[in-house]
Amino acid sequence: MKRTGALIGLALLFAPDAAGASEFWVDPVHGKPGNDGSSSAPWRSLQEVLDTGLVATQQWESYPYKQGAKLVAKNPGAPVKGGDIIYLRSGYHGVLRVVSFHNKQRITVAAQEGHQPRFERVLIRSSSHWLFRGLDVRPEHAPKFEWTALFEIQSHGWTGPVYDIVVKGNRLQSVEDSSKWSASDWATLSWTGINADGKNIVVRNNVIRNVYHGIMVTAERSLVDGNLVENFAGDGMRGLGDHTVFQYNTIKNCYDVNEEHHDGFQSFSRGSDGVGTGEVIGVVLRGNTFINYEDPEQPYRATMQGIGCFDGMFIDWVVENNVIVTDHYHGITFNGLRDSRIVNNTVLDPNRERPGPAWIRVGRHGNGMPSTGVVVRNNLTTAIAIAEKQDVIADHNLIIDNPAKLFVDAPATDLHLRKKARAVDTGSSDLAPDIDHDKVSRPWGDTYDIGAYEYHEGEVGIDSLERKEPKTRENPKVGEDATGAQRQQAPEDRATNRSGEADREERKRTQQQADTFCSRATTLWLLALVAVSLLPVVWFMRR
Ligand SMILES: [Ca+2]
Ligand SMILES: [Ca+2]
Ligand SMILES: [Ca+2]
Repeated sequence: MKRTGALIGLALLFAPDAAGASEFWVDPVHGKPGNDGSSSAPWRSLQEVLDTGLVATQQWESYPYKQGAKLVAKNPGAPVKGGDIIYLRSGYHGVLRVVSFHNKQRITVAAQEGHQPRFERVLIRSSSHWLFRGLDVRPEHAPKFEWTALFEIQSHGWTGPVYDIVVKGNRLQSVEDSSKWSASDWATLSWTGINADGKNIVVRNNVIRNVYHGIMVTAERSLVDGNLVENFAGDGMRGLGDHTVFQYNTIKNCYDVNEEHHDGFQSFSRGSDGVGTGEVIGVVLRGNTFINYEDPEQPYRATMQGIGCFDGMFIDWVVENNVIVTDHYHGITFNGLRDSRIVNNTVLDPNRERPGPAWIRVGRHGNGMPSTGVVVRNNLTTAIAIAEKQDVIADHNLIIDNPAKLFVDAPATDLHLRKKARAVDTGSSDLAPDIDHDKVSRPWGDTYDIGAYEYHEGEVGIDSLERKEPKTRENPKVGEDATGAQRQQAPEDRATNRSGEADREERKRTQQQADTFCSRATTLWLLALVAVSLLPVVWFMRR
């Protein structure tokens, strides 16, 4: 078996890349503009590569962009094309502006293994099919522009929409260390981490520190997953676009330096008559962690609203498995909520002082419209406040009296349930999520628990994690949905799913791919045999 593996490995060395993708390198220290972009002759600057026509891509046929416009070739025949990867090496890359580059397939811009390419800030405007990975974005003391983010993903009235962008595993910080910052430093030097507009945007596993707002999302049908926002003076996340999923993010340590209402997550509708006159539809908040502060002695410690949604209407929302520890009244508050559920969340006020206790509240819209079709269930919370005369079902919720009896280590914000806690096996199965905050299968034991964590004994196999993890797509095709959640499928996707025709086509394609792979594998195998038989000759010649 070992030998077979070695042979296949060898064969792959000789095999041309099936997709025809190429690799290029940018090195701000040793690179030169006239080079060919190879590893040994890298380019100097990614911005120069873009600005001097070295990327074969597409742009709109005319400007200003109009809906229905066609994409036409831009820089045809240039060395970098859709599907390629550009590796960045350590050094200062300055400001990156990617404007009007609609790639036929995704182009990846990634830190070379072991390298830390540093940028002052990044703007992706009116472009599509890009992935950015491993960038270290840190302006330090560069002048800040009002409302400008470290990583800006932007549609534009003239150049058109932005879509299909992946921002993954980057490190975004206003400064590396904010511990010496005064209140005025916080107010003037902190940038917003990510500002994402457009559609099908994936923001995943980024570390965002020492910022004003963390992740601002007006993007639709997008995914914000597994990010860390640590040390912020505004809101941790904002979600104003429809059908976007915010899941498994950690938002912690809020600073109070101005009149801002601090929220772990905030949303509000925007209509023709301003804030609160529209709708925000189909947002999912799942498995996120919001922690007001870790250190009670933290300077400028804010009191943070957990999930603050005050100006609806909010329609078709799912809020489940979130953990919120906050010294404020508003643990989870919705004013103007329709056809939605708030299920299996844990909301804790870390102290018994005002403001607080932190509650789950469903109230009327500011215009008096009641919330309707809402279920508030299986929540473990320091308080619950459902306004009267609304169509809200609230059951199987448990008020936290003594955190020490319920949680493993409440002062350290470990809110896993203790073995005999009252919340264990007292939840309802109805509308309960089938995984918990740790992505572990529910139920465990007799039935579903109350709160974000399902009590279980022993280690939980990775199997259950993989099987149960909600589907998300990092690489949605145009017209598809980055969120992957079924309830959020676009109408055209639903139509396709209903037809067995599409399924048959898919199976046929898979079979064809398998066949191609097999015939390719045979070719590779023969190549490998030839290569191996030549090895002694090559070895002999080199001696
Ligand atoms: Ca706010
Ligand atoms: Ca309190
Ligand atoms: Ca249970």
